[in-house]
Amino acid sequence: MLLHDKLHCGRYLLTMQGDAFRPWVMGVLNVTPDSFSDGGAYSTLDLALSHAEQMIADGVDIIDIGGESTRPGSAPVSVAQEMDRVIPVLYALRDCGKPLSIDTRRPEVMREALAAGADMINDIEGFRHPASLAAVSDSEAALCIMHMQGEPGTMQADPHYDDVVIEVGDFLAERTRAAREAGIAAQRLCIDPGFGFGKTFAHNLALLAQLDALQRRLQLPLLAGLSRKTMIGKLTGKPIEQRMAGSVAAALVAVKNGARIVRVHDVAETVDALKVWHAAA
Ligand code: 9MG
Repeated sequence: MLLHDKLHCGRYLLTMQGDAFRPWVMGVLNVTPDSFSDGGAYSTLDLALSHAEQMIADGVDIIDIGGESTRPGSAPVSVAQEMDRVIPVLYALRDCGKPLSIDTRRPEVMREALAAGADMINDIEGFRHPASLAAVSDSEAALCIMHMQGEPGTMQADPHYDDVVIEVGDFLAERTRAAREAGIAAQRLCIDPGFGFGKTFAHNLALLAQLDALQRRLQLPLLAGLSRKTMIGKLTGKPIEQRMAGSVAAALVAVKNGARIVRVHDVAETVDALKVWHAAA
């Protein structure tokens, strides 16, 4: 089996072969106070758990739990705040039968998350923090190595590349090399161009069109996160709460162009679309 068709993900081995050939759907579980504003009837933990149950019923393959908003312009939260948000959710979901990913760039949170049962670490900084690879190297967890130019607070101010596909590929090659040198097996790695993270609309479109070039160069499973992003808003003219159809279409394009994992908010709709695509492709 080719390296980009499987991912060793903590307690799970995700494979994509023969009859099992279907891209993996990663569902977004944001545990930030603003992501569950219901007027206070339920706790953030209860709401996160019922959201996770719904995603499982809808056919999710990986649940990505995040306690820090990384939208353009967002302010960072403290390590303690981030842990208070995500660690209880990990403990509560650890036996849910699905791989649990933690979306964090803090080595301290990575370590606690692994102890709490995380199967994957999704780092929008591509494990550039000097302590992050050491935090995960002794585990069995998968690593999602994402590219970002700049910092969430300012990254959309003036992104610049001479050749975005080459430069994103160079970064991912360098970070996967660093992970391998830290003793992390290639079967634990996946890569992500980081749509919307320090990229203009034109950069995002070029990356989406040439995902297969990145995938061929790195020979690792490629994750694409386009769901509800500004690029979808720009293409459809729709506000964030009306971007579901555009996001599903973008997920299909990403898969057609080589993505093995799609990170989405609308799990049920994406799973259905991929079933149809798979039957007819
Ligand atoms: C946390 N997060 C938000 N967008 C993302 C994307 O496109 N990829 C990954 N890996 N994480 C993301």
